[in-house]
Amino acid sequence: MKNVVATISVVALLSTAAFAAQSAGGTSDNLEIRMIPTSVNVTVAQVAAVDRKAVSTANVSTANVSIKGAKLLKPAPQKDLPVVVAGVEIPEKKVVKPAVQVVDDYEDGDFSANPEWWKFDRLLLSVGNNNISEYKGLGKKSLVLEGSTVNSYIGGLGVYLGLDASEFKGLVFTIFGNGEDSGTLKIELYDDDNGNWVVDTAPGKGYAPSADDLYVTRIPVNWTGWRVVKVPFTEFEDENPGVGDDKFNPSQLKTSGGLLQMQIIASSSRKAVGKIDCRIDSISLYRR
Ligand SMILES: [Ca+2]
Ligand SMILES: [Ca+2]
Ligand SMILES: [Ca+2]
Ligand SMILES: [Ca+2]
Repeated sequence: MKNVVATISVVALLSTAAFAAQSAGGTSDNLEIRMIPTSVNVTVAQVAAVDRKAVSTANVSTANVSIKGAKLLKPAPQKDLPVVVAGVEIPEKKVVKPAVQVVDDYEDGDFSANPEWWKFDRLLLSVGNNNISEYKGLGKKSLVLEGSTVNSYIGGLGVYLGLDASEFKGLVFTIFGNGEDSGTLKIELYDDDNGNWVVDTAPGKGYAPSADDLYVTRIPVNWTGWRVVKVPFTEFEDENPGVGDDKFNPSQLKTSGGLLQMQIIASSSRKAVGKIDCRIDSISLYRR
């Protein structure tokens, strides 16, 4: 705001000076501008740009104007103009899409929003702080999975996706294991074969889909520390032959919702009595 005020006062001074110079019939070659506040950095080019008319009326060449702190602005470097040949189509600029699309990285410290994960049965979830020195590129937070069982099954979590996954090759997770028996994660993917954007279920048949495919794969977490786990869609198998079209086709062709949802089911590793004890971070879909 100071600059604007100062510029206006400079222009006013110039105009007044020009008028005075003209009225007096003298030349304006020796025109000087004084009383410019020293704290304001006004450039000659700015003055000239704001009111070229005032400057030209006064016939002042910018080189003769003395303003404390003034700098001449360098002209912008000239770029070569693109050459267009008539009749030749200009190729469209290729948009390179990022290699991954993040589903959740838990950096907001909340698994129940953005996106909202639902949780069921005896799986305990929380968002914990990462030790960022453990893995290069690790964010500050991740999802902590805990829980114990006497019959292998513990519980699960799920997220609604509703996206066209046809341009992706699979899923990638960053998983922290706490040794050999950290538990097993079953990854479930639901597509939308009857094109209604809903995972249909039949009455009395629990949560099993009745019109759409359920594709699954398993990740046994049997290591210590962080691992990046890439799971191509080709590793998933249809868990409900005869329901849906038995093809993993998560595209939003016609009215299909594409890849509708993902669930992660936690169970103990090898024995019925066991636990889930791991962390998940950076759940993403990958393109390449
Ligand atoms: Ca994270
Ligand atoms: Ca459906
Ligand atoms: Ca099926
Ligand atoms: Ca299908």
